[in-house]
Amino acid sequence: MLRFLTAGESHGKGLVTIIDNFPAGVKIDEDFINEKLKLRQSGYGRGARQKIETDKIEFLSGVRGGLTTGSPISLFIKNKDYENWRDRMDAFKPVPEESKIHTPRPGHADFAGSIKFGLDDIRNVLERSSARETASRVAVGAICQILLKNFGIDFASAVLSIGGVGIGTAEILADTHAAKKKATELNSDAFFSETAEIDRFSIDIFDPTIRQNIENSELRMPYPEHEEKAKAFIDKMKAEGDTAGGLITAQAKGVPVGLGSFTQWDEKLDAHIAMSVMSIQAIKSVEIGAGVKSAYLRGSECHDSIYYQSADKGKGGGAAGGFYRKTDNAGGIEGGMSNGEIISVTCAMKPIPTLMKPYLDTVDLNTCEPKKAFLERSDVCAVPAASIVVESALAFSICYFFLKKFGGDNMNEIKRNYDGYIKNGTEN
Ligand code: EPS
Repeated sequence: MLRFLTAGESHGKGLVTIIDNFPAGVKIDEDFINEKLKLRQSGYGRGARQKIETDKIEFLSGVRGGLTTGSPISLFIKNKDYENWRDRMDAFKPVPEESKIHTPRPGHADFAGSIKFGLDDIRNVLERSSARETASRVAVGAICQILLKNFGIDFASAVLSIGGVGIGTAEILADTHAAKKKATELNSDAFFSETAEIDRFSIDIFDPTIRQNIENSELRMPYPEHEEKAKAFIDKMKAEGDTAGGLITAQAKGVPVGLGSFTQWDEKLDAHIAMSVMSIQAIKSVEIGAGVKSAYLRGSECHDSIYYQSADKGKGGGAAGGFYRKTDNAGGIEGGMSNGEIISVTCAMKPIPTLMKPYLDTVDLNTCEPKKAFLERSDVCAVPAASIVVESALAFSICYFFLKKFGGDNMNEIKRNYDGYIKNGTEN
């Protein structure tokens, strides 16, 4: 069973990751991993921290001569900022009393984390709950993508909207007359005009032009006309000492039929993806395919009719062999299993809870007196960065089930299993 663990604090020495049960013989492309790490660091709305860090992967074990060995892979990503935090983050030096934080930020792990662990300094919670940890997850996802690329599985991700600006505002409330009316009322702010009518289900983020737009966009948005408005919204939030969330999609193409299973609740591919994605810092919803919209559709509109066109491949084929759908409301998953169509996940990221102005009320955990939540350097918007993390989480879940189905200790074995399934699918 493929698994990974991460360790490390935001301003500690760095992040450590262990990936276990990864097969031998996978050719590792360091540049690909570092490129994903760089993308995760970038994006309009990021704070000063990303100017300090230049995330680079260092393999401590499990890779030799450019190939995985089958042993646990351990990775290190250095925190350059540690040099500025040595005094406060040292493993043995006493923590200066005046540096301790007692006022939890609403929306962060501060409150429950401090009470749960009986800590008298919120920094002990915030350092680990920080989204810095997502650098590890991106490294894991990139390594999974490297393996899956060998089987024609491709990943893409995009930011659909920021603070409601962009694609996916109206349809969130479903594509009905009443919902559109409601969305129009909600979108009375000038920022939200014009874009509400675009349906996110009609965008193909694998389309080369759209993909190029996403790569060129500082916000990883598919349409340049949305980007300027979304940037203006981020600027407004920054000027007001506030933060912005957004809507993200990540998708996988070329996934063979039958990853995951209908036979047990915890074997379901969609359930696994939901956990991978929901566990990302600040993610508050996960939808597969049409997601919430499904609740507003009739059965006859919702389900994706099945068609067949003769093909060389059998029913376990490259994607689905000769079987295909004209719609993908299921988001490529039926009964907890991949069905050969594009697997699509859409999720909402809330605005980061660290604000630059004292808007939020809180209570001092020592004195129980009312206070304002503490202010600390942070990002105004990390949604573009999070889109890379969501793509990585999706890659991990798909890799987990891919290895479960075609598993083996080395690439040759996996290739044999995969080819056997794809070629012989129709006879099964
Ligand atoms: C984070 C706060 C900011 C972010 C950080 C997550 O860091 P700092 O407090 O050092 O300014 O930049 O994210 C990262 C360091 C990263 O690499 O993504 C938080 O409180 O969650």
